[in-house]
Amino acid sequence: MPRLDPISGSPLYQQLVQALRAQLRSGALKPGDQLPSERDLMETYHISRNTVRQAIEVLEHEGQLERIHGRGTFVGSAKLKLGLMRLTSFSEDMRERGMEPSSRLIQCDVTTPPAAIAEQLRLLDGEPALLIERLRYADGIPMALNISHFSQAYCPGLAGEDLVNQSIYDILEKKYGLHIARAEQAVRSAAASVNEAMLLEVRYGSPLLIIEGVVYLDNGMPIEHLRSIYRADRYEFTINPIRS
Ligand code: 16G
Repeated sequence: MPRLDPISGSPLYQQLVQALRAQLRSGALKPGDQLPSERDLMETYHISRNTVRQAIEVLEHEGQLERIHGRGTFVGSAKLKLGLMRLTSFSEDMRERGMEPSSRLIQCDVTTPPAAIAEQLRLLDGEPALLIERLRYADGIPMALNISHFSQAYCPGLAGEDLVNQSIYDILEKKYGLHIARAEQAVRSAAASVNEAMLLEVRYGSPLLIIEGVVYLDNGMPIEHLRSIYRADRYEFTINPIRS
């Protein structure tokens, strides 16, 4: 078992969080597995009970671990709950949960989108849009694929920005001064294609959740047509309906 490094800059509980995350990622700890006892973890990593508790609390807060009274701590279903009533960026969603967002840019092309998308973006006849496809990670774990067409009229030069390390909504709001106001979206299920399975690191045919829709600026104009593809084993969408 790896020892934690007491003289590294990072607090011991954070190092234990990273060590446990690595085991969750590699499948050494699987959903439903019981976590070793506090005492076992203290002995394995030569750390105090407090440090163990702090680390478990972090992972519990993220939904990765669940403490069941009188039975112990178990690996949770690890589904990230995403509210559908707020229009947030992927980066915001992950940071709110204490995770670090990152991206792999798969494509960034100026193209003429399919007619249905061109119409929803209210493009002129033959007007191209900027197609950006990114694989999105949280703490290095692939979570989602964002495939979006952006209307270039409002963000000329977006293709030249650093789309790997920056949030696109941040760029749109801070650099272009745009006000993203609302979206119209639908959720559906799908089975992973060969390509989606490879990128999202799931088996071919695994369940996916897809959100598709259009994002509008406060002036009423559409800025983005989006297709966000989520691993169904990592996401759960929540809604809070009101009876009227
Ligand atoms: C969210 C959006 C996606 C947008 C991305 C921007 C939904 C379903 N998806 O994932 O359309 O492109 O955020 O994220 O709303 P970023 O600002 O971190 O690049």
